Amino acid sequence: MTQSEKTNWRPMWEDLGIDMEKHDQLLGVLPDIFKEVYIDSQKNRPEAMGFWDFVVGDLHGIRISELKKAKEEGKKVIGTFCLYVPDEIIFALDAISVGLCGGTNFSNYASEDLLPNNICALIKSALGFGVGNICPYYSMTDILIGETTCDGKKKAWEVLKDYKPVYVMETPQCKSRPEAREHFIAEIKALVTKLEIVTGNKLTVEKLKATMEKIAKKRTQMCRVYEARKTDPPPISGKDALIMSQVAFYDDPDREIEMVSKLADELEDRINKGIGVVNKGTKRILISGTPMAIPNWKLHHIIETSGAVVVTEETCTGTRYFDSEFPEIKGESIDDLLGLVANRYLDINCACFTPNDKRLKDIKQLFKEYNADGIIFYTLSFCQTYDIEAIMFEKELKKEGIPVMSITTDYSSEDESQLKTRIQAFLEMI
Ligand code: BJ8
Repeated sequence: MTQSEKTNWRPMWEDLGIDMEKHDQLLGVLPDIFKEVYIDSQKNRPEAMGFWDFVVGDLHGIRISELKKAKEEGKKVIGTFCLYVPDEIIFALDAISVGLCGGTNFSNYASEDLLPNNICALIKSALGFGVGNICPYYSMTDILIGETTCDGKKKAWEVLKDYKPVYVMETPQCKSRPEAREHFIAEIKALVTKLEIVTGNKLTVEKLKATMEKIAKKRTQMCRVYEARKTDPPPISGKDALIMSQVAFYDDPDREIEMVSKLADELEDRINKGIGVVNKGTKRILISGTPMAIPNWKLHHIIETSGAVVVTEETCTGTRYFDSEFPEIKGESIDDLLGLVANRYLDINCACFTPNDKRLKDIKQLFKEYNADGIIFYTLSFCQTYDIEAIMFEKELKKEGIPVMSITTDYSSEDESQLKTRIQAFLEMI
């Protein structure tokens, strides 16, 4: 992609009211970071990654113009921030779901007067993008759907509502209780009612079934890519798998099904031919913890430039995105289908729940399945739920002789050399 082609998007972004001066100053460097972190530091990448290179290298690819066109045709764009907001429902109402990112401290300048210092980087970043008006995805949204998964987010919605319409879904805390499921179903129904008003469309059994099938298909393709990572040597790096997941949050699901399945085909072919991105026997790392929103590639980059490879992520930008699935999509009524939706989403094991024992089981299982040599717990500073679980789980896993280290960090680059030293020591130890 040439620079002149890139600048073609500018008039449209200006039309959207984007603060272009700030955008250029802050996000204009993203393609360079991408080139340095992805392109220059990696060898032997799958050819199918060309699609993701285009999406990130060109700052969003063609998605923004697609969204603009859809809006001109009367469709609504719905912004979300958490896996617990079911995409299936948004798409079934003929709207478009866009997972909004908050993976950089570039946007913090816009939220620093609105939030305390000691709040997680993801919230600072996401709020900054919305308030600062530097992200075209935010500008496209008609409404933002928040949730009550953590205290910081709960309060952030109250701040954000002065800038954009926000609707908050109340997610349960103790999901093992039967009342929690009932409550979650009631909240999903309330979301449907709200979105029916916003979109002017009515949810039907046929449409919901169709989007449940489509989104499940997308998750199946992502799962195939992760399956391929179980091989030694893995045919794809952790960084490339991460970017595939990050883009899945906001790209068109049909295109994702096509592109991710092409990538999975290529990876399966590479496995048959014995092609890997590292040498056989390279130390294999499982990362577990808080999500890594685009363009947060920090930990993967440090690990993969220290002689190891990331083989899986127990995160919402990793296995939690696609691991739980509908057993079968059948039902004669909307209530039947929403029951399946609730079960599928409540099966995601986020640290926002208490108790959350299943997450530790997931981690142990992933460690075995991916033949990992060690686990790195990754927690964004001030995320208490993940921080506490990292301490609890580290003790449990060490009892079983599993090498574990915990990292608490944010989006700044200041601690990178210190982290590199710690990670290299950990890799030597395992
Ligand atoms: S399902 S992980 S996307 S809540 S914002 S909890 S890092 S302090 S993101 Fe999450 Fe949904 Fe759970 Fe996944 Fe901590 Fe920060 Fe809160 Fe965060």
